[in-house]
Amino acid sequence: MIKIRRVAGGSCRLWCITPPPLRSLIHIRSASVAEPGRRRSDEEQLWEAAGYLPFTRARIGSFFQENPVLKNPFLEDALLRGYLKRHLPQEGIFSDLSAFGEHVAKEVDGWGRECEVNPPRLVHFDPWGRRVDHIVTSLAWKRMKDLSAQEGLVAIGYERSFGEWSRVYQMSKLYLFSPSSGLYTCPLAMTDGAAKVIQSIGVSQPVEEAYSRLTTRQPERFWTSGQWMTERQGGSDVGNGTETVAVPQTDGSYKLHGFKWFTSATDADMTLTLARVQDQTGATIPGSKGLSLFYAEVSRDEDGRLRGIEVQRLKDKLGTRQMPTAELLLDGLPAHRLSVEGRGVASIANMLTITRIHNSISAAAAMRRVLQLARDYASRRTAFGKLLKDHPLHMQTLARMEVESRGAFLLVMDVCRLLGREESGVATEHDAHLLRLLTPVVKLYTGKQAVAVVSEGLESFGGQGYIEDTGLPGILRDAQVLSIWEGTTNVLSLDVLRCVARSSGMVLHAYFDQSLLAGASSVSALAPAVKTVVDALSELEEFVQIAATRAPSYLELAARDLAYSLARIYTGALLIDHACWKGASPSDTYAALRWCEQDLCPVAQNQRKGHYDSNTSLDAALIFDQSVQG
Ligand code: UCC
Repeated sequence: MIKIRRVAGGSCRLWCITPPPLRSLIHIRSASVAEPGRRRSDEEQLWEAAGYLPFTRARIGSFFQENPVLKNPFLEDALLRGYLKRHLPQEGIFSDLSAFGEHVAKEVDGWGRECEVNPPRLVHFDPWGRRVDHIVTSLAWKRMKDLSAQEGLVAIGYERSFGEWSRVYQMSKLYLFSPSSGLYTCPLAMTDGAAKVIQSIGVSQPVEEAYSRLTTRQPERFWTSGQWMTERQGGSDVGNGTETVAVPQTDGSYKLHGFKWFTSATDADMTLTLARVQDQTGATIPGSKGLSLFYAEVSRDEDGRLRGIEVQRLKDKLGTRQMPTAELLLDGLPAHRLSVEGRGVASIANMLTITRIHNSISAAAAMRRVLQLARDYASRRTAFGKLLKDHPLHMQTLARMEVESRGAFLLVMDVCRLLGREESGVATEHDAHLLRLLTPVVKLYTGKQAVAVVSEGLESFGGQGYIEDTGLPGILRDAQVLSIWEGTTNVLSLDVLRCVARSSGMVLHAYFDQSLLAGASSVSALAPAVKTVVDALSELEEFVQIAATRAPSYLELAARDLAYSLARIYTGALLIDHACWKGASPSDTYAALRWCEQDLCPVAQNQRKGHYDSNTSLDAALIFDQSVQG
């Protein structure tokens, strides 16, 4: 018979194996289940005095691991504060973000959790059998809507109180909000996108009122918008996948008939959507050229039924469960055409730009959040005799995540900067080209990074990272969507090719013609990073020259690697640029150096290996070949 007992042993616990007498063991068992008030035997008291009965009182032991604590995400983020101090040193912004960060940590994060544990549900019928299609959401979800209006999470981008930097301010606030928002950033992304589309088309009837509601700070007036693009044939090839038809009415409006397969934040007040206008014979024009953009309000008739909409069901998703996503039958939905007929895709493209930038903000924010929690945990959790933060290997792992997170932040903020310049009318042609090129690039790259960094982040909590009610697994589930919706990685890689082709290469010209490395020549510590970026840029240029002489299929195979190369090189330059700023810290330099140690130009590497030459049949064989030789 052996017994395991715990004794004090310096700073760590030692587990010793000793053979106690059988009688003592029996006493210990009975002591642990003794009724309250029973007098303990001498032996029992002896064991207790010696500290051998740690489980007698609580039965589950006395040690509890300290949980990671969410602190003010603004005060905890030196890079964000440094970036703003450099570009937007306004006291008002610092105090607003600081107060908002405090609110997020102290209260809003709890609402976000409530959204997760109390997800939306669909009530099809009222108790008397009438069809009502109510999407019932939690109180916390509703609070998020009010908060979003009050904090100006959409409005800031349209008030433009800080000129060309207004978008950076707005997105900084969303960056603090996103991981605690219970996915409310999704309706905000679409709301922002809808406001942008309306603004670009012209704020006039019938969308004047809608625009003012989308961009208000008054909670009682605030509206959110949906973006109903995806039908049963799929959400990527919108031009061929859209079956919804728009039937003209005598008053100039339309009624929409179709089936929207994936509509997010379906409790929205209005939506923008695509449909094909029917002519008098009922015929429509196929493909992209037949699509027009429509505006529709979500409203109810006197009987409480949704006007022209049936909610078929809510989607059962891997993540983003906080947010209602539904299948909708449009059965005569009253709508107004916003675009010229056949210009639907081009008109909704502005919405895509905005939602893709929001997506990238959420990706960068998810990385930052998991790092903030992991950092806090590393200062609390002891393993193998010391805190996690004193284990160099653990710190190396977190440092690698930190480099990814910093790179993502600077890349997305630079795109926000370009957007702000465009919207305030100070963008050069060069800026406009960069914005077009970098929008798909930042979305696809940060979406992938977020999954990798958040997954690694969960591991830093050990088994607890896998436990639902810590709230940690939800971060990973929600990160997984970031590379899927709003254009998958491959669809966005092809979008990069489209914008290169449509601009006759001007977007790449703008990319190569940038001055981010200008300040680095005098900073010797950054020399290795600068050299890597310069070398990668010339490799990329060489690739472009060769690819220009090849068939389109060559470029298509290279598209993903090209997009990654564009992201890595540009981010390297941004990290270097930020490290040259007079307020930069040694960590900024270190981050730049570390980033630039990776292969910045995978498209050149893979080109040299012949990956884009004629591998399609070999790739397919690798996947599908089931033969066994011999
Ligand atoms: O709806 C979804 C879920 C909602 C959830 C939203 C949450 C957001 C939250 C984030 C934060 C938490 S998912 C829906 C996902 N689907 C997509 O994102 C669509 C993916 N597919 C594409 O992006 C494709 O590239 C298409 C659909 C745009 C391709 O269609 P086309 O018809 O082949 O397009 P074209 O011919 O290339 O372009 C047509 C016009 C051109 O203008 P013009 O005619 O003037 O030359 C293009 O330049 O549209 C213009 N255009 C663009 N302009 C096309 N794409 C863009 C763009 N990205 N930016 C600017």
